[in-house]
Amino acid sequence: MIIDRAEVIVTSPDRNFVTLRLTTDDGLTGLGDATLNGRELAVVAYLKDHVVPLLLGRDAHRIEDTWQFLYRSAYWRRGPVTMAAVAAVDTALWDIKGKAAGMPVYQLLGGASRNGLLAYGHASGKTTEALFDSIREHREQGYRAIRVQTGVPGLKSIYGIASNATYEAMNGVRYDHEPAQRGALPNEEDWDTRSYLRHVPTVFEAVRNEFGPELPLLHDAHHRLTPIQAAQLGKSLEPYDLFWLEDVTPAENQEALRLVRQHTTTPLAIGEIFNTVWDYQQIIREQLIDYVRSAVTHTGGISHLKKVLDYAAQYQIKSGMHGPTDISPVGMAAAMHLGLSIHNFGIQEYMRHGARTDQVFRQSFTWADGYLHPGDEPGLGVEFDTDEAGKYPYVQAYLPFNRLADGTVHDW
Ligand code: EZ4
Ligand code: CO
Repeated sequence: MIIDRAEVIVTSPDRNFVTLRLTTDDGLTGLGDATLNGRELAVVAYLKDHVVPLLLGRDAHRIEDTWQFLYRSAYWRRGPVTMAAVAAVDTALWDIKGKAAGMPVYQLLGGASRNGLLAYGHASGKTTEALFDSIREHREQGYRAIRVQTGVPGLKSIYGIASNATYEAMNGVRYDHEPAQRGALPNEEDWDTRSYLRHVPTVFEAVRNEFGPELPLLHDAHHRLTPIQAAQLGKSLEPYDLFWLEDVTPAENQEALRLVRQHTTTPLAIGEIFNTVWDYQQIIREQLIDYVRSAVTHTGGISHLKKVLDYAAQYQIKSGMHGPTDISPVGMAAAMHLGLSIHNFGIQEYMRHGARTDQVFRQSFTWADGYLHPGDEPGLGVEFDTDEAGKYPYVQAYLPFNRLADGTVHDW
């Protein structure tokens, strides 16, 4: 089973996706997701110029050896571009191995540890009423756990709120939350931490009063707080019993979580922008978090994320894999196979992709009663339609950024 062909395909049905497709000499194909929102073409170049030439002629069965070869032989380790490229290769090789074995990937990872994956959706609204409507809609779609984001009085646009422009572009389908905007330059948004810290607990109080104590609720602070502000927020949200509070501080400084942890029992999730086990070394060992947010797509693939999660398992830390729309259906399938097989699965983030995306990527996962299942097709269970993909060329798109009232750039 020799890798004969390696194609890097960019398509933009509803948003940009980068897909690696490997083909073996006996005709098996494997898919990997290499999408890095707003920096897609850097991964394309990394793959095309520096990885594809090294893959041709290699034994497709040697997943671990290929991973170690790509990681170590580059000499320049880690980072989102490198690890997204390595992830795509790793995922495509698992897809091929599954097809060669005639089994879904989760079977090769040890088989199912549960019947399905509890998933959470994103409810949002500029006002409390709009937010309530959004929560109701999600519950009607079957979601049993819901992330809650709202507008903050005085701020024009804010992370987590579905924008009207995107809503219209999607023909009235809610696309919560697609932050990347098509255009030549990133959108500028505004931010004020004090207003946010004051407002958020009032929102959760209203949601609990309306929807009761049982519904699992999540919230994402998107890296905007200092450690002491994060501690304040965690404390002020304790009465509302969150499932988790996500990305309270910028992720680079692992030690920051010590201070947060000393002050609050609100469970913490972090890591969607992490890319190796080294980014988690201290926070797992010191038990500073409760959920690992990494995606297969951005963390070196199924092989590496499994190592991170096995390490986390020793400390009763669970998975909470990143699953926004910028993880392609291939990346989502990989997450589902991994999540189904590990013992320390926590919850899976899930947002529906757009209708055009579902035409490009034909998927076999199921969504029923609030639970995801990757299905039982051999491999990942995703088929890529090249003709459909060809209809949607790359469109420049960037994530927004924040400025404070005085013009200072702030974390977005
Ligand atoms: O902003 O995936 O929890 N989810 C998130 C996401 C990220 C986007 C960035 O590309 O924080 O919505
Ligand atoms: Co997040």
